[in-house]
Amino acid sequence: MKLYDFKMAPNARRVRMFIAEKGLDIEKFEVDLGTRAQLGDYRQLNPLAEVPALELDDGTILTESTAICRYLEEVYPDPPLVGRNPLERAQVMMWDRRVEQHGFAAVAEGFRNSSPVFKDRSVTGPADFPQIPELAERGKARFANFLVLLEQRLGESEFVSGARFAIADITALVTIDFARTIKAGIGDDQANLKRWYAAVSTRESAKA
Ligand SMILES: N[C@@H](CCC(=O)N[C@@H](CS)C(=O)NCC(=O)O)C(=O)O
Repeated sequence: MKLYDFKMAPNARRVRMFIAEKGLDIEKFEVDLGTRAQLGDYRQLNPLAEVPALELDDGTILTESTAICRYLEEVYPDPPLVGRNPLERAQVMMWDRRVEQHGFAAVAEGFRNSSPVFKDRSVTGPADFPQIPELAERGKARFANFLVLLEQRLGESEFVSGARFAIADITALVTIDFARTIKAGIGDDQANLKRWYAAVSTRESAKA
C-alpha cells in the first residue's frame, strides 16, 4: 500500500494518525500542495485533486479520509478505532461526522477564505473559487460554537465518542490543531477540553 500524503494537510494527518495508532508501516508519497502538484498528473489518480489517497497493492485507489480509515479498520481490526459493536460503531461515526461537519469544515471555511495562500483557491478541487471574507468570519464563529458543544460532550464522556479513544478523537485533535490557522483554540475556561487535549495530544500517534 502507498499513502499519497502532504505533511501540512490536516486530512492527511487524520489518516497518518490512524495508521500510527494501528502500528502500520505504510509507504508515503508526498504530493506537494504548496506547488499545486495536486492539480498536475496526480489528478489521474484522484480527479478531485485532494490528499490523502491510499493506493492498494492491486492498484485500487481509495480517497476520503474516513473511507480510508474504515478500510484499514476492516483489514487491521486491532486496536479497534471505530467501535467494538454496532451501537459503538454508530456512536463513533456519529461523533466523527459531527466533528468533521461542525468543527473541521468551520476551520477550513475560515482558513481558506482568509489566507492569501488560498486566493482564488477557497475550495479544494480542480476548480478555482474566489475567497468570500464573510465566510472567514462565519467559519470562526462556527468553530467557537463547536468548541462549546465539545466542551459539554467531554463533561459527560472521557473521549469524544464514548469511554474509549477512537477515530472521532483523531478528527477532533486534528481540527483543534488546524484551528491555529485561524488563531482560534480552546478557551481558558474550557476545562473538559483541556483535560482531553492534554491526554490525546501526548499520544505517540499525534506526532504523525
Ligand atoms: N473529503 C476529503 C477532503 C480532503 C481535502 O480537503 N484535502 C486537502 C488537504 S487537507 C487537499 O487536498 N487540498 C488540496 C487543495 O487545497 O487544492 C477527505 O476527507 O479526505
